[in-house]
Amino acid sequence: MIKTFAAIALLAGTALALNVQGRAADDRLRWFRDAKFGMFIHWGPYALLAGEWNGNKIPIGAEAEWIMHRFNIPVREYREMARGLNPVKFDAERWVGLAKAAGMRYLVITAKHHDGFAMYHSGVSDYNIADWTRFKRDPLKELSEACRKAGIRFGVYYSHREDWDHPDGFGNGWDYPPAGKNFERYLAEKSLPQVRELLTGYGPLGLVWFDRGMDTPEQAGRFVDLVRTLQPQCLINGRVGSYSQELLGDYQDMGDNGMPPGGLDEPWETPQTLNGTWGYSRFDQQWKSAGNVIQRLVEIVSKGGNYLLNIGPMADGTIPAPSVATLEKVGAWMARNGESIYGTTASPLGEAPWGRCTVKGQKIYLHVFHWPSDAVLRVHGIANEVTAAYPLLDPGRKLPVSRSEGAILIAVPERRLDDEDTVIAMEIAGPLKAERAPLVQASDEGFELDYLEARTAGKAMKRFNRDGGFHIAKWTGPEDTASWRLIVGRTGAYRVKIRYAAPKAQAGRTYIVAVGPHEMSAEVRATGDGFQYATFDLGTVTIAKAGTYVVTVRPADAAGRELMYFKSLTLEQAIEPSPIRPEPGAK
Ligand code: H79
Repeated sequence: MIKTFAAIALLAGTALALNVQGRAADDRLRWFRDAKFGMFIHWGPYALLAGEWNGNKIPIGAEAEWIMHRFNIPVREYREMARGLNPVKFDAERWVGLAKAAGMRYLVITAKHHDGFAMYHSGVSDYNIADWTRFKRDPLKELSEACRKAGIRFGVYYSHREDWDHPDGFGNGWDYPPAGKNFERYLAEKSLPQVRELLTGYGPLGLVWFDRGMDTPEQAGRFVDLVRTLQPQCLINGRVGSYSQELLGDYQDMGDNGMPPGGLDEPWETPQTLNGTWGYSRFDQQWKSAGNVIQRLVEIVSKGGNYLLNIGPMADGTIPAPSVATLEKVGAWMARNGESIYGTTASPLGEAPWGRCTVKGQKIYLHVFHWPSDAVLRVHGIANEVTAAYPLLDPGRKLPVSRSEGAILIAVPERRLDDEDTVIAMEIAGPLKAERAPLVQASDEGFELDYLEARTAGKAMKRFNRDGGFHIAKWTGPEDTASWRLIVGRTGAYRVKIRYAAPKAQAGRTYIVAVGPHEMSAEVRATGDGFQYATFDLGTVTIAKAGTYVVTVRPADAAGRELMYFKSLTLEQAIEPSPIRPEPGAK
């Protein structure tokens, strides 16, 4: 009896803690969700080499900040090279001014990249810009102050696992054979103490951006605890923990330069570069155009994410001129159209042939990348009545709206108003009602219903993990569903297969797959540690009548734990063995 009571109290306590944590996380994330656009800065001694070491060049499109690793530069030689860093042209207010002019709301700079060199005045190791070079200043201090003045959130990148300089850090096998390493010593001597310095010496941080994950959840947890203890409001990015485990930070990061195939139901960010490298390379002049950057920003925001866009300043502190020019052009667009970016949410409408959408309450922003040649914009998937439509740049100009076969038709001006993306604002009556889940048509084999096309309800969420890609997770009870609508033309038997990942702890729960009125139930089976997806055969279902059917996957009953990491469901036309007919002319 006492035992039962204790167990209940413990469970209640856990639920409470989770709730409180959930609310605290929401609170921390508020500015981040609204900000959408941030400046990433990769700056370190590698900028001095600018992509070349002893005549060896980093290929165009590859990472110039990896030069020490790529050419196995001995620590002694790289350290000597780093002595020459002297960024006399560095001007924190100018850098922050550029971020501000571009419309960026946060800034993240490499406090220490994988090469181990600190770009701030560290007391932990003298291998830092203020002690190691003749440049006796602390660029991070200056940047943090400039950011505060400009109203931009200041964040630091810290490579917490990789360190090619420290004998016990991860990654340098050419000076320090891996067998002799004591990784715990690196964490205790350098990595954790430097993160502590950053959290205590630079005022309130917007976020700490970790990279490359950590080997054990326990080790990653120490970094999370450190941030939470010293700065409870500071965000932690998704790469703090192991890539094959559940998210430990506050939001997910895509892979470098990654773009999700569709919208996600959780906060996320993608780090991307303006050319093909993060650190400066004098060879890589393959710059993205301002138009490309604007359309990427819109695409990311329409899918609910943030765009962390990188510049790689030169060793003397100059930002490459093409980067400056591009960011200024993007900023000019943002000054005119920022209302359609900041504080918006993902669009349930997906990708339109003419562009993308962002949403702010009852305002839908239609971002037109490809101007319609007949001056009619066709918008699918919104059930609401439209009360007004106008170009964001010319709100007094009301555009005629009509409806035809479910599509909203907006008569737009003959010519676009902005080159790369003209925004048409559309106001709707009542809260946004997306039309029903899109219809899925059969291929020759049957139906492939993947997580991306599903309509999620309740707590079911489309999520990302760096290890396994994308899936639906977070569902715990029968009201948490994923569903699709099918047009069934060919009647008969269909074989149903489901693909998901489930670690041991999730095994044993029952779930229901409903195909119209036919329900089948099965037990979740463990597929291994991490995100190892496997396919299971659920048997056949017979559809006797052609028509539209709703397919739903859901937990059979409520429980405290997640059902599974769902990838896809297939309905394969089951082939009936056909009677053997003799070939013409056969004996
Ligand atoms: O800081 C930037 C990158 O340096 C960092 N993440 C972004 C934000 C990053 N860390 N690891 N990776 C990227 C994976 C990159 C691996 C590669 Fe290589 C570096 C591919 C080519 C160079 C190592 C060396 C693997 C192949 C050659």
